[in-house]
Amino acid sequence: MKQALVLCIGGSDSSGGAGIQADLKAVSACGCYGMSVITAVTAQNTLGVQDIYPVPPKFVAKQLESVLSDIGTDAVKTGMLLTDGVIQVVVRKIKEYNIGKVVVDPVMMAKGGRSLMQDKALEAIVKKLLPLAFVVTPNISEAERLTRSKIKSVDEMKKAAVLIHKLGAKNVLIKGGHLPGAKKAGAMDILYDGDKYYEFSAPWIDSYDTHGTGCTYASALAAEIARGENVIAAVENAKRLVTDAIKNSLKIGAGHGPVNVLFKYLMN
Ligand code: PXL
Repeated sequence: MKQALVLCIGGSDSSGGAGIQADLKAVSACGCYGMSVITAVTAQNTLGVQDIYPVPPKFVAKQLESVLSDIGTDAVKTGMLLTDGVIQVVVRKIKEYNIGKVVVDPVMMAKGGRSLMQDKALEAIVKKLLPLAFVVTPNISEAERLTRSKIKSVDEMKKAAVLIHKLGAKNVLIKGGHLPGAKKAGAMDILYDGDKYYEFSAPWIDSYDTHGTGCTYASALAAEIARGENVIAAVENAKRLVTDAIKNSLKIGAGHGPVNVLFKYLMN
């Protein structure tokens, strides 16, 4: 049997809830084989990010070369990239290995407000990485920063999606969970493929324990795409999984507990 492969590029979260740890769990939950290239190590728990130790771009390049020259991959998912230097390396390797199925989660900020992307890195994401993205998955505030606009409604989400598509991403998935009114109307995400809009909604789940939601969603999406699903089915499946992971989230630690994408396996 051919095993679908997903390479996750991002930061380590010592609490296991977000970052690379969330990525590998989500990829596994989708039946794919996950690999990890670490761009930074965070000292982190459910209360926040205490510190960040960046991995030098040269060593990120070495990790990429190791896995891509030997195993290869069907899809790539990027999360926390932190620096301009790391983004340059990731862009170079995606081109060198001609990887088409790239899901870019433009991670900018941790839940507690700690920046996971330097200012210069934002420019590199926009100019260099987005043109290589098969799907980009910003939340509302990330979409606001990418478009330098305010997003207060579904209509404005759609306008932002067009702008981000113009930056070069083939498909744009703006996640509406942080839209004002989402509590009442539900979490509605908008996908724009350059031609049409597609809406994906799920009832609002009132949970404090949502650490890792974005990483889990984007990684599940990359896994579905690696398995050969089209982008619409991939979003549908990934959204269903992340919704179930939020419903089954864990009350561990004193702060925001992690979503639980492995709810079928964990014992409680
Ligand atoms: O949720 C974005 C994210 C990505 N990567 C790492 C993180 C976080 C959020 O905390 O810690 C390593």
